[in-house]
Amino acid sequence: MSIMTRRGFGGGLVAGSGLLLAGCDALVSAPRARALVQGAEQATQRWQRLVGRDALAREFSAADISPVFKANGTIAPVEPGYQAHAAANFVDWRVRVSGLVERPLSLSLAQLQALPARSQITRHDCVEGWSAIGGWAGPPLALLLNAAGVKASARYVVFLCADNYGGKADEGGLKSRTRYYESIDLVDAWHPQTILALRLNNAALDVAHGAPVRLRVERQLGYKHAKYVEEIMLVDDLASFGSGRGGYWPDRGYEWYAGI
Ligand SMILES: Nc1nc2c(c(=O)[nH]1)N[C@H]1C(S)=C(S)[C@@H](COP(=O)(O)O)O[C@H]1N2
Ligand SMILES: [Mo]
Repeated sequence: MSIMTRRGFGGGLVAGSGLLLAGCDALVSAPRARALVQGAEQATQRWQRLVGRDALAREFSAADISPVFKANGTIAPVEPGYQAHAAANFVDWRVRVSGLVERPLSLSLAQLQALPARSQITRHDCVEGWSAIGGWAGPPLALLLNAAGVKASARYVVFLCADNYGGKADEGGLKSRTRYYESIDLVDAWHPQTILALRLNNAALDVAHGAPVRLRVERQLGYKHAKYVEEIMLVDDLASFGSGRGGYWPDRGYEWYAGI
């Protein structure tokens, strides 16, 4: 792991202030019973918190990186708006930080790229039973939260994605598709390995893996790692999103806290 400070951060993220600166190859099977009882979910979360709020997920060396990192879920968003951004190499992509914050932000990709980035080589575990080791890099979420100023009433961070999932476009199922979203609590939000990844294995994120920006929340399972992030919303309650369970897959029965 390493923290590299990128040159050329010109400030201006928050109305010109410098607030942001102040502030399977190795196919490891990770089978998870889909219907884990809630007690077990809470036990995992409690155990992780006992071990340490900032305990790090294991990090690997470059030699461990999987030759192929499988892409899963949405791998090519069909939404016209997204496709226009992709065609323009995401120059106009913005990530908003909204909700219970003192200073809502709207950050361009260039601004995100100019922030200090964290690099980490970690293992991604999908509930479907595959894993892959990849090297991710991007600004810690904490930097953005500091810049925005999280209000005391905030309890969760919700990630709203550009893709709709479920149903098949060719079956006229577009209506049954719902916006992919995920959420984490503030402990994971401030965790040092929680980053907005802009790069995978030393290259800009490709569309399949969530271009131009996706969440990495390394102590949790794959479905928590929201791709195509366009809005990061601080909230005190998850009830108003989807079916109210805090994520696309949690709404369909998966654990909300998907601790590994
Ligand atoms: N926006 C969005 N994020 C998503 C998904 C998705 O379908 N849409 N799938 C999730 C699942 S189940 C997994 S395992 C990982 C896959 O990430 P990858 O495609 O980079 O392997 O993304 C997660 N994040
Ligand atoms: Mo997954």
